Amino acid sequence: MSYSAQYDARGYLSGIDIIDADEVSEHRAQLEHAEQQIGPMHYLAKVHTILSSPAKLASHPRILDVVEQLIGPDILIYNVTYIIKEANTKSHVSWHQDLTYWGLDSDDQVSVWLALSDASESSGCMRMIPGSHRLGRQHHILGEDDDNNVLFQNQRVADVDESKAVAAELKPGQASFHHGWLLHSSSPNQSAERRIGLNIQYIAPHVRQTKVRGFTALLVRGVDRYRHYDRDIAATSDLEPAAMQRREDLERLYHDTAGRA
Ligand SMILES: O=C(O)CCC(=O)C(=O)O
Repeated sequence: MSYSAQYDARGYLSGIDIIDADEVSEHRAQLEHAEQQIGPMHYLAKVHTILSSPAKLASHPRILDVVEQLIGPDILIYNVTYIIKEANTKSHVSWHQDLTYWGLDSDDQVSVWLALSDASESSGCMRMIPGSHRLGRQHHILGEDDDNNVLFQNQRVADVDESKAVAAELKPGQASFHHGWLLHSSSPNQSAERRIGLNIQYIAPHVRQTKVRGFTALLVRGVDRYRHYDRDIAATSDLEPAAMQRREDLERLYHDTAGRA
């Protein structure tokens, strides 16, 4: 079955080989070097504008070849963020759909999760409900505060039939690709190793951001005939002060979209 047929049927693809073990070590070392310099990188928005490693990964031809089959030949990077669960911690992600609060006017969007460590059931890999993207937008409850939930608003879909959940386990260097209406979650990392994913969100250029003005994106393949977005600049060196300042401004804008109902 083609990638697009599998994706249409299940709402996600998993276990797609992207980079080899040496490349994983190199990219992970670059992340950990940045962490030593500026502190935790978990869930910072737009990291491809301050670090060359995620910029390179987010425009990796092997990833874009798959994304092209899912959303078409014209591709914008919307956001790039690391999602890191430290060893033996309670950090988790409640059942949710990505697109619920993002303010996009179309679901021509796909999220890639590239494993920079082992992502297994014990380290808290993603769990998917196959076919749930076909249900469209589901009601989310804005939960009481839970510092261990990675999601900004602790939002969750209640009454998910977890017996239907499938673990999307990934070896380092493999990726999953999921649809914005797919129900997914992840459990705490009960292993002795860090669980590190690079989450890359792509959209087709016609997709509009309806919540805020001045949102940015970066064309990585094809043509942007719509020009709905100001332009992100991919980092070619690391942690340049001007890029760091700009990223902080972009982070505020990102929170104004994904961080509120
Ligand atoms: O990294 C995780 O555990 C969850 C990731 C997620 O929810 C996403 O990529 O949309």
